[in-house]
Amino acid sequence: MILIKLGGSIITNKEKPLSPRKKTIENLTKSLRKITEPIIIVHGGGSYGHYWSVKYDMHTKEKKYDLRGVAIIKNSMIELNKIILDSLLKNKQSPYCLPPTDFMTGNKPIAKKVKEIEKIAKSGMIPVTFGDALWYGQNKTYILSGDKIMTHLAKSLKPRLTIFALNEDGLYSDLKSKKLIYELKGERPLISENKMDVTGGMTRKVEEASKIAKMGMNVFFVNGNKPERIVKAVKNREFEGTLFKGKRNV
Ligand code: IP8
Repeated sequence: MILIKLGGSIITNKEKPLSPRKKTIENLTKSLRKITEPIIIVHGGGSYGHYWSVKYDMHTKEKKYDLRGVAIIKNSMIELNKIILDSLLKNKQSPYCLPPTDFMTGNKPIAKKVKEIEKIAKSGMIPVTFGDALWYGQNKTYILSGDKIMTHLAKSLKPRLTIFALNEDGLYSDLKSKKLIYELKGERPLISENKMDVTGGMTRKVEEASKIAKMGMNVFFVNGNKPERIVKAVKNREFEGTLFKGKRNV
C-alpha cells in the first residue's frame, strides 16, 4: 500500500486565501491513476484551513478556541476536500471520503477504524482524509495536521512507501542554491522555518517523516508539480526527490 500526502502548498495557492490550484490537482489525480497498488490520500489545509486557523488564532494545542472559528475552519476543509474528490471522480477513480472524525477520538486514532481504511483501499476505492479542526473534549478543540495523520496511518498500516507531495523538489541542504538532499539515513536535517503555517510547515513534515522512517518505512519527499516523479518512485523505485530511508532499509 502507498500512503500519499498532498500538501496544502501544492493543492492551493498559499499566497491567496481560498484559492485551489485546480490544474495541479487535476494533474496529480490523473497521474495517481497509473498506480496499481492500493493508495490512501491525506491532504493538507493550505489557503483554506490555514487561512482561517490564522484568522481565528487556532493551533495544534488542545484549548477552548472560538467555536465559530472551529465551524468555519471545518467548513473550509470540506470545501477543499470536495475539490479533491471531484477531481478524482472526474478522472475515473472512486474516492472514499473519510473526515478524520471517522477514525479519531480526542487526539487518538481508533485502531479498528484505521484498519478499516486499509480494507477500503484494498477494495479499489481511494480513502481520502485531511487535516482538520477537531473536538478534543470538555469544550476543547485543536488542529490535527494531515502530517500527523500520516504518522498515525503509517504506524498502523505499514505502507510500502509513504509520500509527501510538496511544492519543492524535496529537502535542500542549502536554500539559496536549492541543492537537493537525495537521501537521508536516519540523520535529521535542519530546517529554516516559514511562519504562516499553524501546524508547523516543513519542520512538522520532517518530524513526522523521521518518525515513520524510524519505524522502518521509506518516506519520499517529492515535487507535486511533477506528478510523474510520484509514479516513477512507486513503479520503478527511482527517487527524484528526498528519500528518508526506513531504518530497516539503511
Ligand atoms: O495542512 C491542517 O492540515 P495540514 C489543516 O496537513 C487545517 O497541516 C485545518 C489547518
